Amino acid sequence: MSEKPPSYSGPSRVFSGIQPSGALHLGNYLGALKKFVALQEDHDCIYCVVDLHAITQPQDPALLADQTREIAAAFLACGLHPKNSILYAQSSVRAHTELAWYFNCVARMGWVERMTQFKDKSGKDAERASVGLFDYPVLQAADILVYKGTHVPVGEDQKQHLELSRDIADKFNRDFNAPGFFPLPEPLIEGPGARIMSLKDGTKKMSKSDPSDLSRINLIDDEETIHRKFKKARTDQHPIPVDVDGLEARPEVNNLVGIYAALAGVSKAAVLTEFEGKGFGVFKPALAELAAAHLAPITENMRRYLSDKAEIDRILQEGSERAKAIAEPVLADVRKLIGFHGA
Ligand code: AQP
Repeated sequence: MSEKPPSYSGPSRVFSGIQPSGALHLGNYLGALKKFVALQEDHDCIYCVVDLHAITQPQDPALLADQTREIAAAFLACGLHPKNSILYAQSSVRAHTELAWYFNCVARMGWVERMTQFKDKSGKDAERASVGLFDYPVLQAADILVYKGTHVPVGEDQKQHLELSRDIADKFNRDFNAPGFFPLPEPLIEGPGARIMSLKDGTKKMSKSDPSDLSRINLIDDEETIHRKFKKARTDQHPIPVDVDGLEARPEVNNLVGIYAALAGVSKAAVLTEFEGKGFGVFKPALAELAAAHLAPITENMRRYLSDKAEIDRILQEGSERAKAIAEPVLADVRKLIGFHGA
């Protein structure tokens, strides 16, 4: 029997990122941002605006830098402390792309071909999708591992990519006879906000790129828009069920109850106890009110941060320097392990 390789013994470190590919929505907030901010209280955290991932699909060069600032403003508005956590733009730290190339040579085609998100995002016309879109889970592995990230808070949709990161880390450690060099990063997915679905179709995730704005609540939607969108959200003619079993086979209702639970910080069962037997004429306005109360201070903070772009740029620059200081020594070790001349 082969001996189990020694496991990683370095410090624990949280890493995650968000793409500047459009307006952030409630799914990004509940599945990612809210968790990111909570984790900074007792962890070393590195958060990144992943602009290299955004360009896997066409982006307007005139807008990309501002979109990056907007995501940075959302991090800050949700309560990220740039003095403690590191916040920066991915493209400003070249180490990501260099390690991604090495990982391209470690990852196997079959592993990447299994990624269901590529199939979802490329749709029927996969032949015309960019190679970057296909390869982006490998870059994602590099994003995490260039800092030897051990924990990755993400929504449910990223679970498969995290498994790929673990496989790549494990194979690198074996291929280059470096047991425990890279950690096998753990996803942090739990919680009711892990998978927020479209308001128009409870089987599809809420997404920035859904052509229908009515399918999502954007972080910058005002109170009236939030009420209107929840009012138009798809449901059915039955009342709110008594228990969670009654949510099965009702994906849209399950989603709305899940959103309420995630916002209120309670279980779905507790939401059902409060609303059982009531119709959507009661539940939807209550949900809209809760969401609006939650998002209003974030929207206001975002506007405040965005009114001082120079300050956002300064925060991103400082974060970038701190990120480089962690990533460069890791890359220097990687180059030596691979055996490059002059490494
Ligand atoms: N619907 C969701 N529910 C819970 N979490 C979600 N996330 C995304 N959608 C949901 C989480 O948000 C983080 C940042 O995601 P991203 O910027 O990488 O974008 P994405 O995963 O590609 O999803 P988007 O925001 O909806 O964009 P598109 O339309 O491009 O797919 C991740 O942690 C993700 O899990």
